[in-house]
This record gives sequence, C-alpha cells and structure tokens, in this order.
Amino acid sequence: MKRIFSGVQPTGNLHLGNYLGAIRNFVALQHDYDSIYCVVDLHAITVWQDPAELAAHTRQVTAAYLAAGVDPERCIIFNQSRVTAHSELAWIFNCVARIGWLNRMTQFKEKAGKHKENASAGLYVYPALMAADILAYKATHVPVGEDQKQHLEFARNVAQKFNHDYGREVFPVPDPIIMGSAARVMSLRDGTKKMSKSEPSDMTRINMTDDADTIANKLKRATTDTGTLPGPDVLDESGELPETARKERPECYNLLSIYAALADLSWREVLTQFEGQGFAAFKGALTELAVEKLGPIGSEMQRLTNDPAEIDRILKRGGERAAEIANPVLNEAMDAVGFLRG
Ligand code: AQP
Repeated sequence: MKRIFSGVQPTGNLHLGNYLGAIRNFVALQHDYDSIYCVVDLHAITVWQDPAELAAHTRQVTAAYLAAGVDPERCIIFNQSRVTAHSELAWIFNCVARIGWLNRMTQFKEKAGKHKENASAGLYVYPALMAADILAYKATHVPVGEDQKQHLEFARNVAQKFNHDYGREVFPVPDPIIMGSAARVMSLRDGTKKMSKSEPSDMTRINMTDDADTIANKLKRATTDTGTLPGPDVLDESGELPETARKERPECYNLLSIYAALADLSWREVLTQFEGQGFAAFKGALTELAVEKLGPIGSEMQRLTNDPAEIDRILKRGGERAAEIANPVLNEAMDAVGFLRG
C-alpha cells in the first residue's frame, strides 16, 4: 500500500506558495495514495502563536484543504495535537537522532536567525517531530517542497537508525515526491526570498482568500525589472530554466513560473506566449488567471470558516481515524525500545 503524509502549519495567512507547492498537490495525490493531511499545530508553536489566532488559523488551513478539493471521506484530515502519538514518538526520535544531524538543518538557521540562543528548543528539534508525523503512519511517500527536502532526509535517517539500533524493521524509509515547476514560489517584492506566511508585509504574497481587487493591486505593485519578457531561447536543452537566468531576473521568472503553474503550462509554452511583451500586459493576464483559479477557492474558504462547528467535526473525526493507525505503530515502537506497556 502506498501512503502519504503531509501537513501545513497554521501560522498565518495561507498563500499562493502553500497552494501551488502543497495543497494543490494534495488534491491530485488523493486519488493514487492513501492520504493523511494534517494541520500541524504542534509545529506551529515552535515560534510564538497567539492562542486565539492559532485556533482560527487551524480552521483556516482545514478550510483551505476542503475548498481546494481534498475529500475528507477519502483522506484523513486532522490537527496534529489531537493525536498524542506524534509527541510520544517524537521523544523516542529525539533520542535516536544525533545532535550533529540537527546542527546541519538549514531551516533552523534561517528561522532562528541571528538570535539562536533565544529560539525555542522545539524549533531546534522540529525535524524529529516531523519524522514522527510521517513514521507514525508508516507513510511510504511524502510530497515536499524544495525547502523540506532536508527534513525528509532526516526522517529517512531516523527510520534507518531506529530499525538498525533496535534490530527490527518497524519503519519503512519514506520517499519524497517533488511536485511540478512551481516547487518554490518567491516573494512578490523580492524574487530571492520565498513567499511566506510569517513575512510581516502582506504585499509580498497573494493570500488564498484575497479578493480580485487585492490580487490585482498586489500584482500591479509586484517588483519587476525594466526589460521585456524573455523568449524560449533562454531555456536549456531539456526545456528547463538555467539557474543563471533565474538569478539575473528573479522577479521576472518568479511571475512567469506562477503563471505557468496556474495555467498548467511548460516553461517553453509560457515563454513563447509572452515573448517580447512588457510587464504591464503580462501582469494583467496573470491577474486574470490568478483570480479565475483562486477566486472560487477563497470564497469557499470564507463560507466554510463561517461554520466552525462543521470544521471541528471533520477534524475530530479525522483525529479518531488517524489515532487508529498511529497508536498501534507507537506501541510497536515502544515495544521495540523495551518500554513495559501491559
Ligand atoms: N513559497 C513557497 N513555495 C512553494 N511551496 C511553499 N510552501 C510554503 N511556502 C512555499 C509549502 O507549503 C507547505 C506548508 O508549509 P508550512 O506551513 O509547513 O511552512 P513553511 O514551509 O515554513 O511555509 P511558510 O508559508 O513560509 O510559513 P512560515 O512563514 O510559517 O514559515 C510545505 O509543503 C511547503 O513546502
């Protein structure tokens, strides 16, 4: 059986990067995999979250899954803190993983920034919790954005070391599924930074709930350069965009890759379509497309969040189904470790 586990943190406004890099893929993958989609609230509190906002954002992420087309009957949708197996297995994995592995994690360095001593201990051991999320369900595959590849490698190492140390094949070693051309959507204001929920300026991202006027305004004011749009001759032999080209014009290629992802076009198709045009015309076309694709999802999210009781019911039911899978796996791991459970 092929099973995937993935999650989104309830840390702020969901944006186009979360949609194209994660949630849209969840919808596609649910047909081919036994799918478990989590709202990872335990991960969220590795940086401070206002309690009322955390609850609202947890419902918002759930609404985004549902509005985008994740089917709660076919998949399991739940918030992480409901299933205590995640925290319990994470503790065991804290004792399996090595400090040296954690020290290599680039995301900790990015998120902790210059004030490493003030970061929470949870932020440091975050990868062990992520390993527990995946392995508690014996997931075989994990859809990941470029930025999560290192954490998945960590989870693979944990699975292998656990099995080796305790002499039992308890955990499968999960494989990544890297999706599509928009694996990394960048900020509208700085094409070298990723679009992010926790970035203070709302002008850097398109939120999944932005209305048409807001999307138009943000794209109109998105940073660009003074050139015209390039043609397909910038591509390499395999039709991919060379890193050198992207580095020269990061904002330009970010907007083009967003267009390609939303329209399901290849680099060659999108570059052929807009070759030689100015940014004003292109931004108009991109606005129209973004509104067409995100508009219905945003309205459905609003409708769903107006009925929190229904969302809470889905999360509760999902949590029960998730625990039915995770608890026996946790027991198996505890038994391997030698904990008395009877
Ligand atoms: N800019 C992005 N481009 C493509 N994919 C992205 N993802 C996030 N940003 C982009 C993908 O969304 C999923 C959920 O991410 P997360 O909630 O676990 O946190 P994150 O990766 O740290 O995302 P954010 O939006 O930047 O949140 P904050 O600001 O809280 O750190 C993941 O699959 C991720 O790859």
